[in-house]
Amino acid sequence: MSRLVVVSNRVADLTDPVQSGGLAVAVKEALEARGGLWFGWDGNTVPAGTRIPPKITKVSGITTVTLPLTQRDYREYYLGFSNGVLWPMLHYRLDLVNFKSGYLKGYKRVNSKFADALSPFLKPDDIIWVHDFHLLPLGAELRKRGCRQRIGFFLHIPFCPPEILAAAPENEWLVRTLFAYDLVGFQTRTDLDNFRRYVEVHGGGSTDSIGVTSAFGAKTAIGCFPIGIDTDAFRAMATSPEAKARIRDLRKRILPRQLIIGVDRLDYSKGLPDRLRAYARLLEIYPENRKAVTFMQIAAPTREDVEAYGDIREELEQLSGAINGRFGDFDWTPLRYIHRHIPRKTLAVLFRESQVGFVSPLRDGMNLVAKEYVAAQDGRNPGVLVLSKFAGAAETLKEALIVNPYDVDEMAECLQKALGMPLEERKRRQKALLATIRKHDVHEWQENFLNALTNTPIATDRDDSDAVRARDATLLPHGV
Ligand code: GDG
Repeated sequence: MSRLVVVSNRVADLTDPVQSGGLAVAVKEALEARGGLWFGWDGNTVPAGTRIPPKITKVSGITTVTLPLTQRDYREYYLGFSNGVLWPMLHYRLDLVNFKSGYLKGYKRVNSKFADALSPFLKPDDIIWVHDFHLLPLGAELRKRGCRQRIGFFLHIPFCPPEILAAAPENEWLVRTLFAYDLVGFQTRTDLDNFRRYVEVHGGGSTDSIGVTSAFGAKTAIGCFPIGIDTDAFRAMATSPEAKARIRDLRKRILPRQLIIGVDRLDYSKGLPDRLRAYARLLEIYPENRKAVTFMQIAAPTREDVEAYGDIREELEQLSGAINGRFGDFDWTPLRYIHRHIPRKTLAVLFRESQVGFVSPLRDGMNLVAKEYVAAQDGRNPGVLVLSKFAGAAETLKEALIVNPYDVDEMAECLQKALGMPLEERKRRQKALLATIRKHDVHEWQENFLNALTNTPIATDRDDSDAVRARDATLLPHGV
């Protein structure tokens, strides 16, 4: 079996159990299953001109190779183009895009540096798997350095419609770079369709019956690979003896109240303000829930150097204060709003003890929290998942209560329905949901992607002229 090389913006600290971020969790699981190398940024910044060789570490069969970013790279590539342009744009939020010039140049520069640093570690029969929006042009950069290995790319976040993407600087170049990969994977059919539409309109593209897309004079295989979780491992965490002891402790503090739980990185894509408003509306129109229900929202800090994140943090603090001020009493805090990282084991316990899992992103690639909530439930007395129709997970988790995350009244009605749902209906829904996330788990996801990458006809067909054409099609216009 070929060695697996994973490349992502950040390499998680494999020894730290308090990780957040769907990618970190999923990739670690994929690498543990196969062994291999994980390459990316170490999370540190250094002054320009500092020369630090990549750091190599080995943890539980996985070799990590990491390097720092310069402060300028951090500003332009990470905060600027990745999180200030691509993240909002691909989540359909043109209103939040920061079009400052210079960011794209930094983005190209770091992708080029990554390719330089990674190339010496590659072996001829490696299979390379590049992750997410920070690294769209990495494949093209590796090809420019003569890399002929199979390279696949997976986009963890949505791919927005072409009408939105058209507003991105050099959007044709961005999409064209994807044609240096042998396989490009998306989370959902919607993302795949948006990509296809883009290349039809802007690249004269067409897709054949086996999923090979030709556009911009090049070709790549495309596919839909909905990510899952390690369902059984998460379930085990929620039912361990340690978890049971924690549950007993939690019951003493919170019960007999019903618990609604929300867990997210504090990100504007997650729909948190409207979620809080929906809870306030529930208490307003169904006053029987006052003192009978608690909503616990965990909002883990993330990307705090990006301006839009400071704004949403302030909004949430104001909203939570207003809700507790309006409805709270000396013996009841209606909303427990927690702005910090919580250990994963604690999350599993909280999910299991909550009667409602409230997941309402305005747009989300997949949303692993929805799946973790289902995995943690007790089949004899399960809770109810309330899920946004704009989470990728809604394409498969059909037995959840599906809501429009922009419609506060509808969400309040759904919460009420979830809190009062009869046991038999809860059991029926939970059984179906659990079967789905067991079948389509993280192991299936990585196997499907890697099998597709191993078998794609593109790489087999790649001859010298193909390689040259792909390289020429993706040459960086500014020569960085
Ligand atoms: C991206 C895409 C896609 C959250 N808070 C804490 C914590 N978490 C964990 C959750 C879950 C993960 O982080 C979040 O995953 P999501 O999928 O919900 O969202 P993103 O981080 O935005 O992930 C997303 C994913 O990539 C995978 O492809 O599904 O659409 O945006 O595992 O439990 N974990 C801990 N403490 C916290 O406070 N330990």
